[in-house]
Amino acid sequence: MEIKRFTSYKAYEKLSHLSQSPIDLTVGDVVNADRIEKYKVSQNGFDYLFATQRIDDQILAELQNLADEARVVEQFMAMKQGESINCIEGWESENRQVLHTACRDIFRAIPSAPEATETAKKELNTLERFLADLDSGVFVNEKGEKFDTMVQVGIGGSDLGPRALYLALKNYLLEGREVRFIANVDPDDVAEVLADINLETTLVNVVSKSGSTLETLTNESLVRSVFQGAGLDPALHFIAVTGEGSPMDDSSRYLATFHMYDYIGGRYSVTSMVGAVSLAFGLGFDNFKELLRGANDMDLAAESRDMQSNLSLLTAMIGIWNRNFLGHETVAVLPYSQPLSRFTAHLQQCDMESNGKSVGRNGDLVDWKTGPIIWGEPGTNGQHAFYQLLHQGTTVVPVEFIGFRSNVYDLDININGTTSRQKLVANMLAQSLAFAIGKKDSNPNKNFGGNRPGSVLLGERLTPYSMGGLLALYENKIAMQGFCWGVNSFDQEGVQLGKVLAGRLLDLMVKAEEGSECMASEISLEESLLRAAKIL
Ligand code: G6Q
Repeated sequence: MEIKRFTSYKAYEKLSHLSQSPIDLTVGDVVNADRIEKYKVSQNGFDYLFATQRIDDQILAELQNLADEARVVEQFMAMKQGESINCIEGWESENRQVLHTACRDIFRAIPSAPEATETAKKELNTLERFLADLDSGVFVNEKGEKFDTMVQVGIGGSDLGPRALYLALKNYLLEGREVRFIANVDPDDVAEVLADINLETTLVNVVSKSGSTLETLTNESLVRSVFQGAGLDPALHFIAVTGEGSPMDDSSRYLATFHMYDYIGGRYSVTSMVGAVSLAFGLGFDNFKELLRGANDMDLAAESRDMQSNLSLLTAMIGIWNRNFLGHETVAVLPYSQPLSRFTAHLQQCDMESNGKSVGRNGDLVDWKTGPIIWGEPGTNGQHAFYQLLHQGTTVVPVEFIGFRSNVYDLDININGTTSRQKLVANMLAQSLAFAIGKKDSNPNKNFGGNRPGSVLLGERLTPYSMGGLLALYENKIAMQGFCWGVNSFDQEGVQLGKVLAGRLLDLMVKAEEGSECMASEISLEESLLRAAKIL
């Protein structure tokens, strides 16, 4: 499929023109009930409220034209159907298919990428059997006891998504079960996680697509040594998720091995075995399947070319409006949901690693803005911290609020006529209006300029199904923005560079300088820095 330059689209020119005088949200009562009702899309259990964006009908129509001209949905379909889109024309690149969506397309007789879905189903069946064997006592510890805890060891894409979703859905934990995560090569991370668990009833799930990531292999060795030190046999306690044929793909070292495939990028791998093993162990296989169902339903909705019935596309294009036409450098994703406390961190990776690119898929440098900086923390906590800058700072930060009408747990209290849940949601809605409308005051220090764009994504309740939908919504949004910008959202040369540099520096440290007897552990920090500088 021929990819044109982003700035060559007719709609780009029109939007550039429209961006010179976008709607002023502070004038009169422009953000009124009619506007709020008008700029609302309800889909897959979510209401997306975007009246507080600086858009109008004409801008939306041109954003639709831009999506059509860039053939965003056609590219999305090509991705789902297994075209090798992870490449840079004319240059050495990963040159792979991109098929994370196939992992959840397991509910239809004819999926979009039948072979990849068949493979995913087989892995799921293997996992289901493994979990049943844990339940029935086929796999037990040295004393014949069942396992109740899983420690996932992995980093980046092999950590952030599974960890964020586990925290989000912790209230679905099977009785007595728990999952912990170790990512950092800082040994203190390992020490802290292992400090207060019963190693005897713990399974360690080592997750690495490449099977060669320094941090993960180091942490695996450290955890193994702790198990051995406690007189436990790692062969009974360690399982692995890795790429087929990777250096870690050695069944003699693990009680069980699950596979993921080169067509699933690390940051898009939560719905593959990378997330499946720990999530299904903790939450139960059926809940994990519900998560897949929610994600798949969102993927199916993302096939519509009409933005008004495709939340993934609509949110992608509104993001492009803010980034390329209103010129905003960052986006704050602010979940008003404590269980989503690590979801922004996951999105930060997914978005910034995917669209933090300066080269188009045709190998040319881009001369338009690509991915923004993504950051954020849960509300209302953030209101007592960085919202000052969001309201009155010199940088305008578009805000994406995420919230739910109902609690996850039953606990709540009514104080002064409102429940805690009502206070939470009311705060979120009030903030979104305040950013948009501002507040006039003759005292300049108390004046709020407004016109700060944002939107609200409101779901009924955080469940495995809605979590799957939310995850897929953002994954699709990110991929669609990449399609529109004409970049490859599926490679990560910047991350690779870090891995190569770390490996080379450590090699140098071990060898020390030619002829030197000095051991790595004796090399000073200053010396390490000098060596790093030489490598660069
Ligand atoms: C994700 C990235 C990166 C990767 C980690 C871990 O898209 O490529 O975050 O997931 O570096 O890699 P492994 O799974 O290969 O250990």
